[in-house]
Amino acid sequence: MKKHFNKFSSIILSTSLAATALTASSGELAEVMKKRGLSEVDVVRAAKTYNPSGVKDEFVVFSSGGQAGQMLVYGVPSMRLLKYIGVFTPEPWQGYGFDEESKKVLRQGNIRGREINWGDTHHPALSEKDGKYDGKWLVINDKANPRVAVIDLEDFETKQIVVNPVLKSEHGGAFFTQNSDYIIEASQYAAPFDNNYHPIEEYKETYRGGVTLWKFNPKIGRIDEKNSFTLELPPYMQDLSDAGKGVSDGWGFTNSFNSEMYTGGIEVGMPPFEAGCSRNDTDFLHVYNWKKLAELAKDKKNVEIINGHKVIMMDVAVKNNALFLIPEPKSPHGVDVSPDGEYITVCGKLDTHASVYKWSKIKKLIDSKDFAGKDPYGIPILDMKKSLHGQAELGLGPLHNQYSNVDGEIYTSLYVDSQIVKWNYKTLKVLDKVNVHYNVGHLCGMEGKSADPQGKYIISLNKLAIDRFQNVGPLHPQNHQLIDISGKKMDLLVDMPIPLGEPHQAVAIRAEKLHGHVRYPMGTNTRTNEIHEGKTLAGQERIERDGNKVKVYATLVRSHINPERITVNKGDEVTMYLTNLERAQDETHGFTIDHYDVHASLEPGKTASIKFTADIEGVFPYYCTEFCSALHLEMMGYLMVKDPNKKYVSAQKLKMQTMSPEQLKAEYDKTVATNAATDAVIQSVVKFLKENNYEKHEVVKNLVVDAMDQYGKIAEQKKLSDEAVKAGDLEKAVLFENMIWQYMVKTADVGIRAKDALVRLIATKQSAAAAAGEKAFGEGGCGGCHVIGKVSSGPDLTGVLERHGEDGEKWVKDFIMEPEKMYDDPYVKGMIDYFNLKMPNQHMNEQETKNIIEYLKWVDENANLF
Ligand code: CUK
Ligand code: CUA
Repeated sequence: MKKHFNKFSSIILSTSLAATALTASSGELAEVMKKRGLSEVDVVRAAKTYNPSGVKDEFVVFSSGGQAGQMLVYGVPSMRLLKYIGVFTPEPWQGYGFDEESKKVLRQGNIRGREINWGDTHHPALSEKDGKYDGKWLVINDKANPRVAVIDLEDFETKQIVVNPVLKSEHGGAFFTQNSDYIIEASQYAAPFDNNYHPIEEYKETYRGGVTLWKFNPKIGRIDEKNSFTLELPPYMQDLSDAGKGVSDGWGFTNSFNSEMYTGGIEVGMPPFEAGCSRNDTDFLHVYNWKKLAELAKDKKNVEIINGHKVIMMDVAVKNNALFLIPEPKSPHGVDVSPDGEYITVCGKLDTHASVYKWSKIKKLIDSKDFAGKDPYGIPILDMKKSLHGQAELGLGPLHNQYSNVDGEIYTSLYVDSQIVKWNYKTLKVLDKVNVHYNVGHLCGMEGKSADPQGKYIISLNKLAIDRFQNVGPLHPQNHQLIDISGKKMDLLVDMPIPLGEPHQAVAIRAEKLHGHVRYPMGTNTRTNEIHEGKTLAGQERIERDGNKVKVYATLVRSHINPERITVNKGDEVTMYLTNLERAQDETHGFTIDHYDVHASLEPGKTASIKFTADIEGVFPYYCTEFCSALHLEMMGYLMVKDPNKKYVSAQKLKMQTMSPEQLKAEYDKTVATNAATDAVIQSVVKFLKENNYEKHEVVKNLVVDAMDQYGKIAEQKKLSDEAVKAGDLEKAVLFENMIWQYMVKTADVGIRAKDALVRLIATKQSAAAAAGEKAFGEGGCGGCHVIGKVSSGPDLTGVLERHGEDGEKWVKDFIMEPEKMYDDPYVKGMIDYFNLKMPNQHMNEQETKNIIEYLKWVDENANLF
């Protein structure tokens, strides 16, 4: 060991020297070990799980979040937490349940009209191709409110929730079939399929179990509810399930724990459920041919429609040789199909054994109709002994199984013994055991339930942590423990506390199989992957009003939200469409309005909307909730809600009442000067319009008519103002001048729109490249800072190609593609200081950049118009 240790420390020494020039010596390592009380074995374990900063994990784990109704994502071997995913429960960070698009997904999970905002997630599953994980889709079940959710692994967002129309409780889901054609979801506590009351005395007649086969479209990642169906099962309490694969593809397996059909009644002196449910020595493994059932479900005569959903009744399934039972030791829990599909291991829970069934034996009995009997519902029962490959005595409370890359090797959790046992399901020999802390439920191998298990690690998903972590009160975290299985003996490497619900099951996939997006195409509704109706590019920001409905089309880009002021009437129904114009990696902006319980997370390119009734009067700041740049705090605006039925006394008026005659005169002069300046802008626009014969263009002409309509109202106000001046009432005059200013602003607004429209009509024709460039400019978010013809949050780009000498085009191209390389250039530095903003890398490709330069050339050609 000493030798090994020396070699190990010299490796640490040489790699850290090479990488960071940080000096470490074996002496220092020894010192740290001594100080922290670490043994050599500890240090080796630490090294096996340590990821230096920037180094990524080999595997990614998707863990159920249990009663939190969410999922968590973490890396192996580092056990570093990467993300929560909101699934059945609102998740504010991601805006899940606080923006309109995600609310729609969450509300797909309403049951019988009731909003449900939590879930009890148990079993995540990854989509498969030929039984191997393809890294595309993730699904998970909700035990409490029978539902299944679909998560897209390109952005780790929940896209769909489906409610089971007939089951009232479920557990044996979600499990993909080997080519992701179907997702299995089996019931847990039997209940009537319809939504009516049925007395418990009629349990055997009216209560039912079932297994739903959700049709899945792996191309678009959505469950097709119409083409899904449920197989009716007896009211045995069905439990975990698994889909066959390889030789057993096309079949499904579901076990159960109450073949006694006991219904409890502790309050009337009956033995409790737990006693009555486990009286028999055996329960039933349900074996069904889902491929055949799917065919049957296509014909109306084979199904009953219950709650709008197709149900195949047991007798139809039996008649078509599609449903069988096999006895299994009482009250089993997990059922897990081997990577090749030939062996099906069922864990005992109340039995110390695991029972290994052999598919070829089962198939032979089915094909030759060699049955041992029938259950009370007429379902053929296969002989247990004839179906079994064998049994292995593992220890107390075996629950779940995972496979490794070694042929025949299987790992089983022992709940009562708090151990993981490694054994061989072919030879039925126990190979090794390791203690875990404490009371393990599921365990998670690396792709350990796929047709291609990777070995290397097992994670023990323990129910109790007891003394493992700092006491944080009576409610303890769960404990996930990473175990190295690459050697002959298992070696427990590290603990990870899970600060969420109880994550029953987790699934792991090789990280290289995941291909997450960095950004969205500009304006994407991420819950539908379509372009959002509210997509807004720079320059298109606007506020539209229709009666009491107000729509705000807003953009976000470092470091402003546009618009920055929104005034609405109390009672207005406000929808805000928010588009993040950024394309840079990780430049997310968040959005909230104080007091209004809304929040959106806007990743680059995303459009989301928030909707609320402006039912409380007042002034409400809104702001970006992600610290996105040095000017993040400045990224804000105001929502002002006024009551249309209230008379507001103007603060200006109040102020004027206390003014001396000299002060009043100054106020009047200031107001008149402001109006003159605004009028100058209007006149310059008018001049431009006239010089360019606006009246020849119908669209422009109409806008000018609208503008002049506003402008025409000014004369009247001016007359009143002048009269007030004559009468010596300057206070009144100021108020009339203010009114004039209001009309001027409206005129200018429409006038500028008219000018813009005219420019488009009379400018030289754009080449295809220039048009593509303008589009890239808009979609790329450039317009968030650069306004053509104006200095905005960034410099005016008119003439930019000439500003940088002969090589101007190259300069601009380099600056667009890799701005960060030029931050030290004195000119760029000057600009950064002036605007207090760095030109971000918007990840334009070569072609887009070329096109943008063509667009800028077109701008220069028409410079006189901007
Ligand atoms: S279950 Cu919890 S330990 Cu829901 Cu898969 Cu076994
Ligand atoms: Cu955007 Cu902070």
